[in-house]
Amino acid sequence: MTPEKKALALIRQRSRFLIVTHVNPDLDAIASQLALAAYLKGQGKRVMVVHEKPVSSAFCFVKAVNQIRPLASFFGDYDAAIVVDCGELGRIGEVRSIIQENKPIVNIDHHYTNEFFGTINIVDPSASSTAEVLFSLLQQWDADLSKEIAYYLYLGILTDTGSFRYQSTTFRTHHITAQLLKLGVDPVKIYHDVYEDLKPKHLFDLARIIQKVKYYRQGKIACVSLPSGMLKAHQKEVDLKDKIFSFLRMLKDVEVMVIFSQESTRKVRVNLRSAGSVNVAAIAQKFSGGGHKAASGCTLEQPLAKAQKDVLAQIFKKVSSHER
Ligand SMILES: [Mn+2]
Repeated sequence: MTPEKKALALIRQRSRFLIVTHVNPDLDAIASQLALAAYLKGQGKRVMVVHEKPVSSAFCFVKAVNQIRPLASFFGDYDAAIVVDCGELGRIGEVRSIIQENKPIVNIDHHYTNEFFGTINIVDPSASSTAEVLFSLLQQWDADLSKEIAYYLYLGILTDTGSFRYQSTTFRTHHITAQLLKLGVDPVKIYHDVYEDLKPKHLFDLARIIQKVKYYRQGKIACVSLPSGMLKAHQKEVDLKDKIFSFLRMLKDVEVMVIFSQESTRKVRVNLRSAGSVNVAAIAQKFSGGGHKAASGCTLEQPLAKAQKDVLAQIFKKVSSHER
């Protein structure tokens, strides 16, 4: 039996589902959770959608986002857990405390570095997003796609492809989004909700950050560090890192982009993006992180200066040995 059929059989047998995702969830993670929740509810199932922390207010525009419960207010029991958009189980963070070892886990993901930690694993690294994996899965299950489910899937695909700009965007991606639009999704409204959300103060800070970008290897590498205060001030309102990457991506010669965010004196989150053929998942993996060839991340328990030095050394190896 294929994993897709096994998952459907499991859904038919069980009635209560826990749907979880990675810490600091992005819109693909949230949208995939909510799409799956909408489908399962339509099948008469009980669904609990849980995050480690309350959802960032930057995502308050997302339909029915208030059904997501933070771990602190979670209670109840479940029959099967579904983990979406997670390359490894550790990425669910504290939510791991409610995962019961004797209950099945369905792992639905598109990370290149996925560790196949589930009882059932539906992983497609060629998919642009978990939402894209989910679309194919729902199709294989002969599910009726409601306008609401289509909305979530479009949201996941739009954001994980950087508005159809990343290499992960394929014929299949556009073919799927065409079908989602046919179901009534409003692409203009979604684009506005996701990307056109800055206030003047955000633009001011973005300008300051952009001035501090450092360039290496004739502009093939762009790197910026965020002090902890600045990120915290904005995190609740906008996805600052995503906006910074949008700017860096406009550089003609850039191949690797990196943001160092100081989370505490000895903890640095590193986000990497590739605009060329460098596999940034391989770089993140050197520091026990993961992700995709074009987008990855890792966390270093080190002071900022040391983290920068170590990560840049790995990037230099990839970029110097690689000529277009
Ligand atoms: Mn994703």
